[in-house]
Amino acid sequence: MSEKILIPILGDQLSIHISSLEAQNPCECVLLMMEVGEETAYVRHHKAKIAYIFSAMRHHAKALEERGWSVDYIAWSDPDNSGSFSGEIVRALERHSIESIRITEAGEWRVMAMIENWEQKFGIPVTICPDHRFVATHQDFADWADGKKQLRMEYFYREMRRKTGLLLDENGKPEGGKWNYDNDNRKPAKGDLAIPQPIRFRPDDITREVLALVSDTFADYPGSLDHFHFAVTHEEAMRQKRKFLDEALPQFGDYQDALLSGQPFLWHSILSPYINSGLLDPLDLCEEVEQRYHDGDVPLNAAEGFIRQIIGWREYVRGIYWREGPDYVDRNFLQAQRPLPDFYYSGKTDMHCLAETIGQTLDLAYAHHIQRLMITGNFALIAGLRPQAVHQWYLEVYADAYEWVELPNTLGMSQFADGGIIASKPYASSGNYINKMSDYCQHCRYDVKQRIGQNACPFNALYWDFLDRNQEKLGDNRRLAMPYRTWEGMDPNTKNDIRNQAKSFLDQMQKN
Ligand code: FAD
Ligand code: DLZ
Ligand code: SF4
Repeated sequence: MSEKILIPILGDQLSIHISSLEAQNPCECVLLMMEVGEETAYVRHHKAKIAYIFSAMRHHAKALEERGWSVDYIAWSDPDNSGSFSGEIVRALERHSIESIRITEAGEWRVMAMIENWEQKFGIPVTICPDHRFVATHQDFADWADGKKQLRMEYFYREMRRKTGLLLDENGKPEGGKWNYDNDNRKPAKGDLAIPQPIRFRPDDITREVLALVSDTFADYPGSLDHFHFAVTHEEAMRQKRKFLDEALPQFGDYQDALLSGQPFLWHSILSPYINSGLLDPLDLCEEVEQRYHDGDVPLNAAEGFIRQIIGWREYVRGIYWREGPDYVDRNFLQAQRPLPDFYYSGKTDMHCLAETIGQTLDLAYAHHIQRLMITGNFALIAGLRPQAVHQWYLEVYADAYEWVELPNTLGMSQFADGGIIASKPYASSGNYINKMSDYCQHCRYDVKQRIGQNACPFNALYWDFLDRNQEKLGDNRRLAMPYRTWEGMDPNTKNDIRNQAKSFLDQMQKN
């Protein structure tokens, strides 16, 4: 029997053309896919996230086999399942005659450290292939970042536009004359608009089996399986992509920052789980969006706004994650130490904006960007919750959450715990912003116009108290000059009332 190459395919490497398979002959390879306890246990993932990943893995194994690959699939219920990637490599080396291992680089430091140890551990060559599903290589990001004082996304994004040629005219200038149309993307939504809904995919036999397994095995993990709606195959993910392009993209730009009660999806794509696990290719998607613009089907602010999220923000946060290193996760610039309140896991709070966002998160393993940033993230920031606890929550509850993308968004962008590498100022706001962008406050028992008293919106006192208690660290930030001037202008009694209001709210929150 000739010796073969062992190619492990991880749960977020579900792309038919993943780099570890490039230029390989299926007759000479054994692909290994593993449902393992180590990956389900590093945080307590939302049940729907585990179900999505297992079902998508099982369907992907079939898709690979149909293309001629031989896949050794280790199911959760395999009686000899060792529970870890390395343990399964050991067993695979016993089952097959293997000369070397080939794998696409993993998406997080924890797993990369494991893989980098395999050559020594198993005594055979291990080739780690770069992940070609990103526009920027690690070297591209390093070259761009080196020597810069500030790593602002906007300038990196322009590099990515130049590299891909997306939305550039024949002279290499940005389409429409501007790089960024964010200022056109801030309309609040109204309930009477026809809002497109993502496809709710009907679970097939494989998914039903996985749902039963997850329901039995992970009963005490967060979230519900009752509303499981995800695509789990390449074809289904493509259908959701087309639905988004046809129905939601034209207004994606206008309502990108909107929030509305009872509307979890608005004009968002709901494609992140598929992009991150490999069912959809991000660059193909951007090219289709560009085509829709050239065909006159979508306005420029929508096409540019969407493409910016993918080749701008998504690529940028990945660059930051790998550049900042494995200890990025420990940063806590503002020294916030409060534990996460229980309502992050129950959704039971009188604050309607939080109840809506957390409620839909527990139901659907999904919330859109502004909910993550300006509702759950903003509250965590101004309430002084410990960034590591906040990070763990985000990594658990969203179906699209892998550390490389979740951590910089949470710890950096949302919690300012990296001291301003990603955000030029903390994304902190009072209830006023939430009231402007949503109808949440109209359905809330608190009064968004009040700062003090039993009925006052908690975001108001917490916002000023946040600025006050962090003045030493944030007082020099030029982008906060205006609110600090307002704070300075308040009379001492008002300031004290605000401090007391925030303190009593936080004390009460911790008691509950
Ligand atoms: P759309 O609004 O339709 O956007 C289109 C696509 O752009 C997304 O599918 C996604 O691939 C990409 N995108 C948009 N914003 C970002 C961003 N800031 N960073 C990276 N990609 C982006 N995104 C994740 O994919 N995984 C996470 O774990 C994650 N955690 C987050 C945590 C916090 C605190 C915040 C503020 C944001 C986080 N995001 C994360 C970014 C963003 O919220 C999600 O990508 C988006 O909500 C996914 O929904 P969608 O597909 O409908 O996005
Ligand atoms: C998130 C996740 C879960 C819950 N389970 C598995 C699994 O059983 N097997 C697997 O290959 N991948 C899983 N994943 C995704 C991995 O955690 C992810 O691929 C690594 O973190 C590398 O980024
Ligand atoms: Fe949220 Fe305050 Fe508005 Fe209530 S009043 S929904 S707590 S911002």
